[in-house]
This record gives sequence, C-alpha cells and structure tokens, in this order.
Amino acid sequence: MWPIPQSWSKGNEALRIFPSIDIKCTNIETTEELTQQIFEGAKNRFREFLVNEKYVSPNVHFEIPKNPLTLHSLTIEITGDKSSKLDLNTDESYELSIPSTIDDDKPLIANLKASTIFGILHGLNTFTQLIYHSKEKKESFLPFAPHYIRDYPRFAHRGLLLDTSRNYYPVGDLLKMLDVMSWNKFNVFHWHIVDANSWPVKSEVYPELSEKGAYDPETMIYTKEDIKSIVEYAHQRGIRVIPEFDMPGHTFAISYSMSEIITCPDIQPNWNDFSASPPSGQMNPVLPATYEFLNKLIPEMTSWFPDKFYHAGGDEVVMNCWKTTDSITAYLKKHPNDTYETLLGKFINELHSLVRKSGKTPITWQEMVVEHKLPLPKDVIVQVWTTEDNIKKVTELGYRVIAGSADYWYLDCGHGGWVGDNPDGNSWCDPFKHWQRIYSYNPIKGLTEEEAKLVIGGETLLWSEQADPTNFETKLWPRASSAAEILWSGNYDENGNLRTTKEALHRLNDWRFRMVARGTRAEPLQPLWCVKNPG
Ligand code: CP6
Repeated sequence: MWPIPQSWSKGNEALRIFPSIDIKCTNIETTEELTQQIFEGAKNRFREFLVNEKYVSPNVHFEIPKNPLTLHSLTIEITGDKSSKLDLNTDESYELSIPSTIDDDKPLIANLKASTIFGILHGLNTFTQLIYHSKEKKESFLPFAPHYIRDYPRFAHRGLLLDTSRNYYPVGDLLKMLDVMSWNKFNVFHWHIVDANSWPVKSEVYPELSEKGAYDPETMIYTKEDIKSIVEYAHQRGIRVIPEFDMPGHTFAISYSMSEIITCPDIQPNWNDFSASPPSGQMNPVLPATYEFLNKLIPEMTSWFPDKFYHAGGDEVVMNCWKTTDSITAYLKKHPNDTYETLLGKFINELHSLVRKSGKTPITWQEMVVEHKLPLPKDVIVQVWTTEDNIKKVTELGYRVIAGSADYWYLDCGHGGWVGDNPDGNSWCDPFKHWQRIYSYNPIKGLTEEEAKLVIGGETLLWSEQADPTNFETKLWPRASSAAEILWSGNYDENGNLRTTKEALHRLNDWRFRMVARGTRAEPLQPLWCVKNPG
C-alpha cells in the first residue's frame, strides 16, 4: 500500500471480489453535474482495474479459505461539499471500511465516505491497492480483511514539476503521467512549460512565440485545446495544474520572435557569465515593450489555466546580464534612485500584479525573497529549491512555502553534466537521489509549529535536460512515489515514530510491481530475488 494511510487496521480474512461488484453512490444526484461526471469516470477506472489488473505480488502472500465470502457491493457517500471545486483548501480525507463478517445471510458491503468527490477518488485508489490476484485460483481477492482505513493528507500541496521546454513531451505522455500521479495521491502538476530552450505554447496573442521558439511549430507545441484537455484530465483525477512561465531569467526562447526585449542573448562561449544555464538571455526590465508583452501575454495564459495559483518564475536571475546591457546602463544613469535590484523589484511587482488582476496567487522561486530580498507582499508563495535551511528563512519572513530541495528531491540529478564541453561530466546536483534519500527529506525539519504551518507542502522535480518521453517514466517512478508518501502520510507514523526505509521497502517493492502491472515503466529497486526474499 502506497502512500500508507494515516490509520489502517486490518485482519486476516481473504474476500473474493468480482468485476461485477455493485458500486453506487447513494447521494450522487445531490451533487454538481461535474462532480457526477468525475464520479462516473472514477467508477469506470475502478472497474477497469478489477477487470484488467490481475496483479500477482512478488512479496505479498495470503491464504485463501475453502469457502471465501464475496464482497457484494461498495456503497459510497459524499458527506460534505458537493461541488467539483479543487484548491488548496479541498478536504481530501476519506474513510474506507471493508467488513469480513455478516449477520445472517446479508450480503457483504464495503463503505467509502468522504467529504468531497476528491476524497472519494483517493479512497477508490486506495481500494484498488487492496486487491491481489491469485495465480492458482485465477480470481481476485481482498486479503487481510476486515479493513478499516481513516486517511487524510499531511500536506495540502503535493506536487510534481515537469519541464517541457528542455525536451518536448507529447500530450499523451503527460496524460499517462497524470494517471500515475493520481495513484500516488499527488494533487499538483507544476508544469514548467517554457524555458530558455524552447517555447512550446501556442499563444493566440503572440503566435510567433511558438512559430519561431518551439522545437517544431506544428508538432512540438501545446495549443489552447491541448492545455484544456490536460487541465480537465487532471481535474478528473484530483490534480490541479499550475503553469509556470519562468521570467525574467530563462527566457532566451522569446528572443527567437521578440529579440528586442531579451538582453544578453546566447553570448558564446561565456554564457556562464550571463546565466545559470545556456542559452543566456533575460527580459529587459527598462523597456516599455517588455511591459506591453507582459500585459498581453499574462492575461491570456492565466485565462487558459483555471487554477488559483500561477507560478511566475523568478529563479536564477544573473545581474551580470543586465549590467552588460547598454539600454539598462543608460536608464540607470538617468534614474539615480534606481538600482539593478529595484529594477528587478519593479519587473516582479508588475508581473505579480497582472497575476493578481486575473484573480490568482503568484508563486515565486526563492531567489526573489532570499537572495534578492525583494519586499514582496505576503500573499506570494515561495518555492524553495536550494538547501533546506532556506525553508526556515522564508517562513521567518512570513511567506507560505513549497519545499523541494535540490539535494533531496531533484529527480534529474546523477545523470552527469549535460553541457557538452564539461570533460568530467559531473553536474552540481549529482549524485543521483535514490529513493531512500528522497524518503529522508522532511519539509518542516527544524521549524517551530508556527513556521511549519506556513509550509503548504512540497514538490519533487524533473528538469528535462536529459529526460524526454524515452526515459522520463523511469526517472519519475518509483522515486517520485517516495516523495508522494512523505507528502501524503508525513515523516512520522501515528505513534509519532519516524517512518523508516526498512518498513517502506516491502511496500514500495509491491507498489512498484503494481505500477509496472499497470503499464508504468517504473524502475526496479532491487533484484527480484531480494523482493521475493525480504531480509
Ligand atoms: N531550470 C530552471 C533548471 C534549474 C532551475 N530552474 C535547475 C538548477 C539547478 C539544478 C537543476 C535544475 N534546470 N528554470 C532551478 C530552479 Cl541542479
């Protein structure tokens, strides 16, 4: 079972379960129409698992009684908010009970209750993990009944970042990733959709951005319709899509169509003096044309993504880029009260105010408040990506935090350097973050109770310099599952003991094989021998 429920009691009976099991939600008619659609979809997927999964575990064994009882039906009830609204405050808790004894000749009925449809989705996903196929009997069973599970997330924001700029991913690959995310109870897809290398978004206000800046303007793009279908698919699975349009750094790709607003573009071979990753290029904060661009682009992009959060970027701004730009030097001569830092503040405030005007909350990378010390309003959410101590720094400043330190939760590390001229091939976030290290990350380590309340959750991240559809599933799974359990179940169990990799290993092996059975190219943690012969 992964991620492990907050509270789970189980027994020793094995019940039979058939794909024809009766599933009904007693009060579905009282819910919003879209909620009903989400329920229908979830029910169909649940039944598909019953029909197709036939998962035989290499390490979970159970005995089948001579005359096993059959689970007759699953009764579901939505007890609270009947809407399909999904945001940071959505109640995702659920209660699942599967009895194993009956009075008289009454049928066995399992019960799933949740405040919202999204709790129901989590409960159904948990339920699928209780089912194991028997090779001998060629039937599916629910071992270890009776089950009583009461479950809720430790953190409200449980995200996965994927970068679709360094390498392109077709829509179908993203949809498949959303499925696996939902099984792992992730609820945020942080879509790092554009960056310096390519601009795959087909804007209708500025079509030239992707016509000139996408790897292929016809085939390697995301249209408004693509985005809509991805957002809807995610919502059906309890996942919010938060787009990131990273600015003012990481914007070289804009220069393919609007070179006038990008400073120090692609200066070779010294790109490293001007940006953190090649090609260099930053938006010019002193030009009216830059602000005109923001004023047209941001409202369009915010209108395509319904979520109330919007990531406005803000990482790795390199002042040397602006310092070597003539128009900026000239501007500062004319405006002696301004500095490079006040120009950065002006740019970010302008960008964030456009985000707020669209009714959304801006998210920024940590640099804007930690390194550049911009006095941003406290509604801004800050994503910390360098060392852990920055989480404390940012909460002390009073901001809400998304945690995901590079030396724990970066899934791209350990692949060697991707800049071709680096002879030893290392990159600074090496080594590879194995699942145990990812599992050891505590987003609220060393924080006071008050500070910890500001940590809304975390994200594990896959930057795509060396990932694309051929290998990203293997890079994601099952290591992202490690982060998913920390975010859902928390670092401590219900008795207050630190969760251990020793306890987790058995479950994660089982979960990895189940994901593989579902068609996910999740990589092995051990030789099969070790899985079958746990120490
Ligand atoms: N791209 C963007 C990146 C990284 C960041 N932002 C990054 C930096 C260091 C490492 C890995 C990734 N590739 N836009 C930092 C948030 Cl080790």
